[in-house]
Amino acid sequence: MCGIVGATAERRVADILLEGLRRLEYRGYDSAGMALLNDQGLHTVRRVGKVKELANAAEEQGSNGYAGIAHTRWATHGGVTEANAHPHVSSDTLAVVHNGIIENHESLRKQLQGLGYVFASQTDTEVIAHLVHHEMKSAPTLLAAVQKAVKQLEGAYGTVIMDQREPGELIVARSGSPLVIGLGIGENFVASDQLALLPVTREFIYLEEGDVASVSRQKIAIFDHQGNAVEREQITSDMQYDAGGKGEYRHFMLKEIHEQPFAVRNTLEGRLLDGKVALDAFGPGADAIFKDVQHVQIVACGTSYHAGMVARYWLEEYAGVSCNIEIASEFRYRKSHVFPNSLLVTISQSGETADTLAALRLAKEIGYQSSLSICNVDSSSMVRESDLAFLTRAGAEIGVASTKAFTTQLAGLLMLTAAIGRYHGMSDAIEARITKALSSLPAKLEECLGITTEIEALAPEFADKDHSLFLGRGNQYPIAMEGALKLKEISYIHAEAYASGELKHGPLALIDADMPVIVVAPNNELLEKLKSNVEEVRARGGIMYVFADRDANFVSDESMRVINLAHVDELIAPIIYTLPLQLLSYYVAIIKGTDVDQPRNLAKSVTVE
Ligand code: F1P
Repeated sequence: MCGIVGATAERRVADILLEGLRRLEYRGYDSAGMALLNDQGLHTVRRVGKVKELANAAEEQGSNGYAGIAHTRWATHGGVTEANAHPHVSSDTLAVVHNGIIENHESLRKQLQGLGYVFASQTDTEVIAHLVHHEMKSAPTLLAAVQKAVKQLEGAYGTVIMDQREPGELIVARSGSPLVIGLGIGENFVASDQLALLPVTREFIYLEEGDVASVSRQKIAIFDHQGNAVEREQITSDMQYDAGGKGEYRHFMLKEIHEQPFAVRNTLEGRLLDGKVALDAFGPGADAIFKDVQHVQIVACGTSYHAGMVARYWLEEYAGVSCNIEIASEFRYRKSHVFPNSLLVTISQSGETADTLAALRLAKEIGYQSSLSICNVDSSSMVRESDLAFLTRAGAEIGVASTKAFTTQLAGLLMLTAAIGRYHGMSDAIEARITKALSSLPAKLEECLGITTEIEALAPEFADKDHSLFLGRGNQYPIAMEGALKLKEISYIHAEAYASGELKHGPLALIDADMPVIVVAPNNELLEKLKSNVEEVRARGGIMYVFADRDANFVSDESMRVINLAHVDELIAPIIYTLPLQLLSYYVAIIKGTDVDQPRNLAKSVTVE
């Protein structure tokens, strides 16, 4: 959840670290800090708040050095204070940044206090600093001390450690939290995400689970969890987006909403051929795996979970294969039944979400036949650990509230429906309809963005409300859930979503003129049922906002505002109807003055439980 950047160079590295932190700030943003080594020794600067507070403080203090580590934090252990911000220092010589949770931190803390170490923070991370410092008393090198220390850590970590007694060397260790080494010429870097390092390099080496590495200006040495020297593959990043900039947009979220036609086009590119979905979009071996699939189990969190919910409707209706979906944090701790020939599908923007990754690992243990990850990050743990992967190619998503990742996941899941359906008697005609609908999607999304001004004008009607209710039926029910999630994430308005058939089983009691009801109403076979639900709300004095198919014949009146959308094939309607809901939450948040890209208490990549 937190962001890590490190650099060792002949030049001064403070600006590289700060730029890296800015690019990672979306991951965690309650405090930030940086430790630098220069001729005077170790210099640390930390601030509560955004990276710009840190940058101001660093400028005032003239902070700089030829090696450094930096961190932007999303608090887990210990409140948001300067003392709890990273880096944590031991004995004024050794500094540590850490992403993850050290689960045995209490016992280690007691042990280290017994050895005379005094703790300056409430964090779990500080134990790493003192533990490595203690191990350095008997180990020949900083690397050896870290190797001894990590054996005593339980939990998850991606950590970078430096010590003024071995200047110019960064020791990195990975277990459960990603870390990447960036290669320069006569200088090297580390980060929790390659995005942070794109201004300085495109050459990367991803560490694997259990790896510990020594990174200095001229040399990189990597060791596996047993301490054997290992080589890890070097990759060249072709990340296309200038994810560092908002361009003409006021927020990343708005930019990412508007990028959706392009992102979906990118996702489809080269993957639809002659009315068929190209199986190699899922990676080598897809044919052999899909032909045996009898059951699909989807696991995901948050917005990605909503994409999976839509896919369940598609897979059962069109592919004719049974499908379950579960929130990853539940799946991983439940004793679930494994159906024969089951494919485990994880859906994740980042590919690093701790619960989803744990679910994937569990599935292998409990006998799932195969696994597929629908993911936006090709170098992520989920992609690397799954048998198959579908890359959504949405480009870097910076806004914490997921937008283009969601719509590209849906495009990928519709392709999966066709790919699996082929082995379950789905007709060529349905597959051709799917590919036709998908091909039309970028243009339809573009057209749908045309209602931006209308939605912006609607937003003031929500801004003073405390509660709201989203309704949908069938595969639009998850879209209602996604709309409610967006609104609560960025505008902090309480929003609930219901399958509208459930209204009379409880939520109708809440209806009054102060709780706007948002309805998604494409023109499908459930339209008449949905219209009855609308009448139930109207009869109780509710005020509705209906996003409706132009042909569905909804008419605005004093209790109902109809926002018409163009007719689209029912297959892609969930993707299209997502857009107005994203825009609505965005413009409501603007009026409320919240921090749209970095809403309070949240973080982009949830790499801790
Ligand atoms: C899951 C997720 C996102 C949400 C937020 C927190 O992430 O819940 O859907 O927008 O960023 O994490 P992922 O597994 O899709 O990366």
